[in-house]
Amino acid sequence: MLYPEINESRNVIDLGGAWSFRLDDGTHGEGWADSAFISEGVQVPVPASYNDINEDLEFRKHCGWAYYRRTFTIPKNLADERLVLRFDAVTHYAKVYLDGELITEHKGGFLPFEADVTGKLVPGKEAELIVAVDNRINHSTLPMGNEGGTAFFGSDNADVPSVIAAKKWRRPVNLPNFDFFNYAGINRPVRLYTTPMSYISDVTITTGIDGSSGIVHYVITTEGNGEASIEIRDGSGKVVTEGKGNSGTLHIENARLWWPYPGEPYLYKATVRFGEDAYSLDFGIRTVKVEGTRFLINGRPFYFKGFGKHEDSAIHGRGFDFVLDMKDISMIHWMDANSFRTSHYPYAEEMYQLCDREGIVIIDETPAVGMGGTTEDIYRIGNFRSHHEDVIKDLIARDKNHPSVVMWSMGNEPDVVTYPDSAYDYWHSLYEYTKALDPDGRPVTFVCNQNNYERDRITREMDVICINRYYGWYNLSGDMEAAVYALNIELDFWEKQNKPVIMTEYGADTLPGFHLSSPEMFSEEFQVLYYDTINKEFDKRSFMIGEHPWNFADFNTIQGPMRADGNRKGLLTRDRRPKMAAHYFRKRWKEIPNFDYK
Ligand code: GCB
Repeated sequence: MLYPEINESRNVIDLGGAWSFRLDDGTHGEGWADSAFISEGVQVPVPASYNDINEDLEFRKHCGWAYYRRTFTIPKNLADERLVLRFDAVTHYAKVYLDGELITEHKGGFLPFEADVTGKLVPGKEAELIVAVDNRINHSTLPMGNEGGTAFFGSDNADVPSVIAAKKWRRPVNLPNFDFFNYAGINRPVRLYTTPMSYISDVTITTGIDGSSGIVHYVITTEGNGEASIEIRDGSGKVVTEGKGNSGTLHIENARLWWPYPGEPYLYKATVRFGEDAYSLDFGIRTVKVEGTRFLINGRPFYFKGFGKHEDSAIHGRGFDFVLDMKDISMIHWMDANSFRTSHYPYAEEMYQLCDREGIVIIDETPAVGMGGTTEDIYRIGNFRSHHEDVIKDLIARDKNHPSVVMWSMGNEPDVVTYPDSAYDYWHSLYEYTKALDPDGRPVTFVCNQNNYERDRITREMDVICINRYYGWYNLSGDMEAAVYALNIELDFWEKQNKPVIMTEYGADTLPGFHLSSPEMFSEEFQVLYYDTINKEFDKRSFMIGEHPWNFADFNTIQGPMRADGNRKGLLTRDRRPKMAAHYFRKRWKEIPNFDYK
């Protein structure tokens, strides 16, 4: 799906701002939308999560539908244009009403969807837009919520009659089976864009390298009548090659490649035309390949220095925050990192555009997190397979042209159950499904939790083995000698698989300003000791091709006995101030080059 663009043939109207908002009061039911009821509510900003905008506790703990409303009039001079309403992300389920008519609905809170409203939205006449949003999570949603009242943290499952009775008695609550706050609402921009009536609906660009030439394969998908053409310019605006027709292969002599920073992340601009329509997108020429225990970018072995991240900030929640994204890019450069994983859901498209330009490498993850939370086999009882496929399809459709995206992650840490046949069949076939979809043939992975790696049959089949391990934190807590002993036993196992391994998560909760001369858990000194001890082991193993500490910054999560004011494993605080460990990594990563380190 193309990102909305303003250019010679297209217009974009931003529908952000203050919208009327009301939480469902339980009397109206699914998808109900009534102007008067909503208008009596409060004003909230769009885009943003609604949870931290209002002091009423209901905003934070709401479970169910909420309603947004606004009116607008578009200019009469758009009368001959095709009109499309685009929602970049509504979390987690949306029903959209234009002047009372349900025009679209969408499941999944982290990817865009659109509705063609040509003929429904009359230029010059006021229109009413209502968006009903459902934040409920369960065994059919991604991310997944627990059913049956099981809490993620704590010993809520105890066999205590009064607790069991209270869980049945209480109002419905969301019980995420994942460790980040279930921020909801219209989290990303809402825009109306125009195209001519005959238009470009998609563009796919993949690249290759042949000696000093860049090879560019393109496919232009169109609707209506016209001739398709493409023109490619270099950074100075000079046309370097052009082609005619809906698909083809072009060559750029002496091409400049896209390299991760501090290499040059060189971008070319492709401008595609079809009839009256035009669309431009930036792309980079680069290749990605796994060979033995190496991850090759442009044929050279790359080492991943970076983080698991979140889209999370004070007040905005998971709402699009461009200022924060830019700050994060700056901090990534400051620490000499070169990559991150979009744990645990696709991020806003603007972040990928920044990473293309800034030379930051992305492992792009779906929202398949929290799969489990039940003592039963989730693959047999859950109803989520087709949704998972849709999400992968839409993710690749959205992000396929970004040079920064070098690998797809199908999901994070399904509970324990990577052993039975049902789990194997699920992930194995999903891996093949994902592989077949990507025109760029990127490696595919899935991120495995700390489990019995000897019994696990899925992780070892991935193109890159991605493991989250908390030796010294959740187990062998505080005992770094024992932690390293255990880690090495496991690394000996992975060494035999002859595949590249990235530690996609490891970390320790740390309270900024809490100092100890003899490092123990939660102190800044312990966080440094933890990382320094473990990193020394990675350095000895040539198949370990990346380290992603968990997490880039502290983040908000569900309340519970294991979390005080969120998850505190950040190298940075939530407002992006460095803890000691950030300085430690900054020094370490300065010494580790992007390429040929291993
Ligand atoms: C994990 C999860 C991540 C959590 C982290 C933690 O394994 O993937 O979502 O936040 O552990 O801190 O417990």
